[in-house]
Amino acid sequence: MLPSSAQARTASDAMAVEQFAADVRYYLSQSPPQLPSHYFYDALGSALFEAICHLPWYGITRAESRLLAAHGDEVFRRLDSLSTVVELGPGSGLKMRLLLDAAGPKPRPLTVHLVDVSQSALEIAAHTVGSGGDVRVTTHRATYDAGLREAAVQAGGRTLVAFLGSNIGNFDPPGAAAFLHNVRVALSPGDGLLLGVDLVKPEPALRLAYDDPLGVTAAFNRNLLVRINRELGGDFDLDQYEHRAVWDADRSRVEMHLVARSAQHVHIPRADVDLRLAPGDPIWTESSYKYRTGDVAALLQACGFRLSAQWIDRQDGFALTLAEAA
Ligand code: AVI
Repeated sequence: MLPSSAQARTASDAMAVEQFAADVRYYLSQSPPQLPSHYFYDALGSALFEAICHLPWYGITRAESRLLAAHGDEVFRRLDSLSTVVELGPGSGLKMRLLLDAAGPKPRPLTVHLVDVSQSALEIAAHTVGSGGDVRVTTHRATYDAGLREAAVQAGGRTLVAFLGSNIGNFDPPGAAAFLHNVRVALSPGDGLLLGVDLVKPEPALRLAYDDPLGVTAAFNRNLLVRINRELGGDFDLDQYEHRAVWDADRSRVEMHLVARSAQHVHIPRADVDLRLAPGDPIWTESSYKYRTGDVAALLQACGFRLSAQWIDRQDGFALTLAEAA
């Protein structure tokens, strides 16, 4: 018999596949058909995203790392008596480690809570964040909202929530506001929010960032079909989908699509999907919203935060904003 922790993991894996199937069924039935971008991040998708972060055309990670290294000490100075940090979607954990290193010696014990739906991502991030030996690390395998609630219950004293990497850009505007509002509800007045946001920049730079000449972003996009084939028994013919990235200036977002090169008839038995696509029909897989600095401030204020500081990386057009729960 499996030990109870392994049984719990198997049960939660089964629930995750059921949710995946339900989402695939629902979103592919929309017009145009869609797939939620958070399903990009299986083990291969996470590795491809890590590779994207190293691409010369994708500046988000480098810009944010520069800002964290340069201003991390000020983040901690502005939030004196900080005892808890919660990072939502920590990725490899390297950025949190950078922030903690920039902060220098900690005057009081600090617990870092890492929240992610992926167990493998959490294990890697926990190892990286804990490697400095200066913090206690706790992990929560959960959605952002559920993980934040869990962490907030366990938190003692002043708390900082970090939401980095422009992950906020993958929410549509009402979703971003609802998300930040939920973060605010989980916090007490005086707690902090550190938000990394990619800024609007010239279209050629945006196009290269989301359609790179090495084809890594195309592989990242198509891997979603690989995942559906593997986990849900789908029969997507990968060669028949072209990666496309377009900048919609009016909506201030880069959209990624997978466009059928020829007529396609797709079956996904575990999601009960029977999908027909004509040549040129897109499946919309991601929106990545880009902000102006003033939009970030206005959004935070509308969600119950007071702006504390904002640092801009001009080289790659990125903003790191520290706000305080009002
Ligand atoms: C994770 N997220 C902020 C990335 C973005 O830029 O929207 C995901 C990504 N999509 C294509 N490249 C990177």
